[in-house]
Amino acid sequence: MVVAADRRTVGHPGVGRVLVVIPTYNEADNVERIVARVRAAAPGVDILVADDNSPDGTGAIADRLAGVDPHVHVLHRPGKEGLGAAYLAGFGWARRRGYDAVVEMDADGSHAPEDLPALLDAARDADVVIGSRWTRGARVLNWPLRRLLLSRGGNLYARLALRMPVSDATGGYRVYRAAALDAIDLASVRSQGYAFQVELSRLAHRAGVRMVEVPITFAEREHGDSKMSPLIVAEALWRITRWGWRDRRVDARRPAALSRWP
Ligand SMILES: Nc1nc2c(ncn2[C@@H]2O[C@H](COP(=O)(O)OP(=O)(O)OP(=O)(O)O)[C@@H](O)[C@H]2O)c(=O)[nH]1
Ligand SMILES: [Mg+2]
Repeated sequence: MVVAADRRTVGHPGVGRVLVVIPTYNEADNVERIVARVRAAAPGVDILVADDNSPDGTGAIADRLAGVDPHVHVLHRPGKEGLGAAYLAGFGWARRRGYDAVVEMDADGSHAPEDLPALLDAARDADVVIGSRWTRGARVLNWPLRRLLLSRGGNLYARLALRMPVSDATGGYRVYRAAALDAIDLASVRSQGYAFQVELSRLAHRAGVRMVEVPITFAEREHGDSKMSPLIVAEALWRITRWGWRDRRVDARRPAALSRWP
C-alpha cells in the first residue's frame, strides 16, 4: 500500500524524477514559504536549496525543513559565488543522483510554484522549457517601470545579438531535461548573474535541443532584498555582445545547428 502511494507521487508523468533547485542568498524570510508552495503545487518533485552560507541563517532554516521532509535537500556552499555557480553545483548534484529533469526557481516567490505543473507538462515534448514573462498569456505583477524596461530591453538585445527566438532569455524559471544538460558544455559556463540564463539559452539553442516557452505569472518579491546590481547588468551586456560577435564569426564559416522549436 505504502509503495503504491509513493509511486503515485514520484516525479512528473512523462518527465520522470524532477529536482527543483532553489539558489538562496539571504532568503530567510522566503525559504520556508517557497518550499511549502512547491511541495503543495507539485508533491512528486524533490527540492534542493543551494545556499551560499547566507549570513541571515537561510541555510539553517533549510536544514530544519530537510530534517522533516525527505523531499527536501540542502547544498551548503562556502560563500557567495553568484547564481550561476550555485546552479551549476545544483545541476551536478542532480545528475549524480540520476534525476531526469532539473528546474530553476528563485526563492523570493517571483516564480509561482503553482505554474510548475504546466512547465513540467510542456517538458514532455521539449528538452528545455522557459517560463516566459514576455510571451502571450504571461503576466508581470508589481514590477516598477525601471525593471520592466530593463527586462524588455535586455531581452530584445539578447534576441537580436544572438539571433535566437527566445522571448525571455534572462528569465530564471526553467526546466532542463537531462538530455539538454548532456548536450550543453556546462564546464565552459562562466556567467554569474542574469548572463547565466542567457548563456544557457544560447548554448541550448546552438546545441539544437528542443526548446519551448510557456507563459508564467511573475510577481515582484515581497520579502527580503534584491541581489540585482549594476555589475550584474553590465556582465550580461558585455557577455551578450561578445557571444554575438563570436557566433557571427563561427556561423559565417558553418551554419549553426539551431534549435527545433516544437
Ligand atoms: N546561492 C546563491 N543564490 C543567489 C545568489 N545571488 C542571488 N541568489 C538567489 O537567486 C535568486 C534570484 O535573485 P534575486 O535577488 O531575486 O534577483 P532578481 O530576481 O533579479 O531581483 P529581484 O527582482 O529584486 O528579486 C534568489 O533566490 C536569490 O536568493 C548567490 O550569489 N548565491
Ligand atoms: Mg527575484
